[in-house]
Amino acid sequence: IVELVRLVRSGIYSSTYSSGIVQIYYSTSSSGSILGWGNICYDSSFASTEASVICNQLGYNGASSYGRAGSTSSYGTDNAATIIDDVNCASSSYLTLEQCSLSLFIKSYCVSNSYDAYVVCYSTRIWDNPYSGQIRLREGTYSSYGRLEVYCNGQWGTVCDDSFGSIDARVACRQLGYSYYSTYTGNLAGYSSSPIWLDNVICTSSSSTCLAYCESCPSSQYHNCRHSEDVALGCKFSSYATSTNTLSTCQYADSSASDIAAIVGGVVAAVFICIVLIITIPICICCCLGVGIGAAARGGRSTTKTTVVGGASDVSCTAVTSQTTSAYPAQSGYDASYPPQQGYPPQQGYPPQQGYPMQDNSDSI
Ligand SMILES: [Ca+2]
Ligand SMILES: [Ca+2]
Ligand SMILES: [Ca+2]
Repeated sequence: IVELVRLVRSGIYSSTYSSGIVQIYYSTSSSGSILGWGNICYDSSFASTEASVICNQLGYNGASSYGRAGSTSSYGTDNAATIIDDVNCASSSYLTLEQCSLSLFIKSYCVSNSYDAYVVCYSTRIWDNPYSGQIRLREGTYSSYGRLEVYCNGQWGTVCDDSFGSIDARVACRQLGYSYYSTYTGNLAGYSSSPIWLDNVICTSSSSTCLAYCESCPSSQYHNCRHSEDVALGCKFSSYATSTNTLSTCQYADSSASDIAAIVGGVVAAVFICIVLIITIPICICCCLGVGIGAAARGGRSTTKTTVVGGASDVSCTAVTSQTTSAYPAQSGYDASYPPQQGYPPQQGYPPQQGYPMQDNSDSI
């Protein structure tokens, strides 16, 4: 397993390098035994696709160049051993080297340090043109660890640790092209001053690969957190299958999550309006019929009465009906056929709060 990727010059690492000789930290998956930091052999199969995936994993926007360390003096010599060979990536949009195939069998000429692969990454970051719901890890030593940030409402912000658990951590890591998390607690020195966009994140399916399917960008900032509660996330590879996400996989997740919310909201509103109409229309019809018949029984005063009922609210309408009915006992036959209230218990069966889970304002630090 390629646990980590970094770039070195003359064997020295700096997190500021966007070009250099590639080092990977490799462990074997079954026993967990560590092979340590080592190089990738620059052979005939190492090309721009593989170099771009390495740059993507480092957070840079692909590779502008790549080659064999012995062909340039720019990056010195790295005496670390060559530990992987035959790297082959199917897409230059992959996010991690683990999404590619590779071999631990090292061809004889690869042993030489001159065959160490180097890459030159574009200096732009993969989050420079962000989409709503994109996430990134910031200010960690390596690209697989850092403060979790989400792009929302045109701005990067942080994620509060309230309710943030192992399933949420795994979904976020899968969005980034990893298979599992290594940590999701603790916060990083140098607190963010950006907005806190997400609070009480709850993912229910660990098979999801986009955090926005759990919680879309909030339309307003609503939380009860401090930046000391910002999630710092570490991602890794494990026996779980590595995510097949690419640079653009989650690009439309947030908008579709918002669409689903809008559709659900629309349906709830429509059902509510229908219920109101179902309840009020028969009452008004019965009301009008009752008044009309009552007025007819008194003879020639229907016009005035109907106008009053039409302009009145449901409550006064009902009240008029009952008064009319009681004042004119001649309608006994009508009352039996049209009991105006029966069959329409207005509130029963429609508890307005149903379907809206209680807000959890608890602050489980
Ligand atoms: Ca080497
Ligand atoms: Ca909270
Ligand atoms: Ca907390």
